Formats: sequence, structure tokens, C-alpha cells
Amino acid sequence: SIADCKLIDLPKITDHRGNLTFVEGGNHIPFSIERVYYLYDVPGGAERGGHAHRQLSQLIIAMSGSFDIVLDDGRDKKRIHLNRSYNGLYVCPMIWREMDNFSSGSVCMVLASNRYDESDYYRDYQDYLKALKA
Ligand code: T46
Repeated sequence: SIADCKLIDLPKITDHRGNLTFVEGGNHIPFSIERVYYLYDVPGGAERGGHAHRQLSQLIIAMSGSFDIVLDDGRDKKRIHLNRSYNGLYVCPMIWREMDNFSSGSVCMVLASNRYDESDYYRDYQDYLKALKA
């Protein structure tokens, strides 16, 4: 459920030369990292997401700028604004998510527990709801 999706406060090493944040698979996040991908050059007003994953666990980070993620577990919905590079949103499997409100120049980085597999996606909301009930 969306109650299992948590904002994780990542380590932040502050320094007069600039700040440094790091993420260790299995330590700061409850999975090992098999893939990294990022969204960038997102035009104003764009919406992304609109799917759920069967197996995939993810940590979503606003590396630069900000955006919103709406999490939906078929019962409850929650809108989360991400705007700090030292915060990551942990998203567990079987959560429907939509993303919008991208600021100009924003970069969304995702750390994922598995390689890309289209068969891991529910891209139809009704199919997703059916799978939840099954
Ligand atoms: C998610 C949000 C935050 C690949 O070939 N490899 C990949 O690793 C990924 C992530 C995507 N693709 C292909 C699949 C589609 O043809 O890139 C195209 C766009 O993917 P999608 O429409 O799923 O993009 P988003 O931004 O809606 O969703 C992505 C991730 O798919 C998803 O896991 O949680 O970012």
C-alpha cells in the first residue's frame, strides 16, 4: 500500500566545496540497484508515469528542480512534491504512479531493483485494479 512508500532522508555530507549525497543498495534502500534511469528536458505541463510495476522497487530522486508524484494503491492517493537531491521516494511494487508539475530544467533519477522489462508494467488502470483484487 502507499503507506509502505516512504520519503527516505539520504546521507548528506555538507562541505564548503559543495554537498555530497550517496545511496547504497541494501543499506539506505531495501533493494539492490540493477538499473538507473533519468528523465530530463521534460517540457512544461508534461505528465509521465501512468502505470504500476508488478515486481519493481524504485527510489525516485529530484536530482535538480522539482516535480510531483501521485501514488495510488487502488484505495488511497497521495501527492508528493520532490525538490531535494538528498530525499528519495521509495516506491514499492504494485503502486500506480503519475508524475507532473515538472519545473524547467528538472531531472528525475530513478534507482531500480531490476532491468527494464515491459512485461513488469500495468499500463492500463483497469487491469491494475483487477490484479489488485485477484
Ligand atoms: C517509472 C517512471 C518514474 C526503456 O527502454 N528502458 C527503461 O529503462 C525505461 C524506464 C523505459 N524504456 C522505454 C519504454 C518506453 O518505450 O522508454 C519509453 C518511455 O518509458 P515510459 O513511458 O515508461 O516512461 P515514464 O516516464 O512514463 O516512466 C518511467 C519508467 O518507465 C517507470 O518505471 O516509474 O519513469
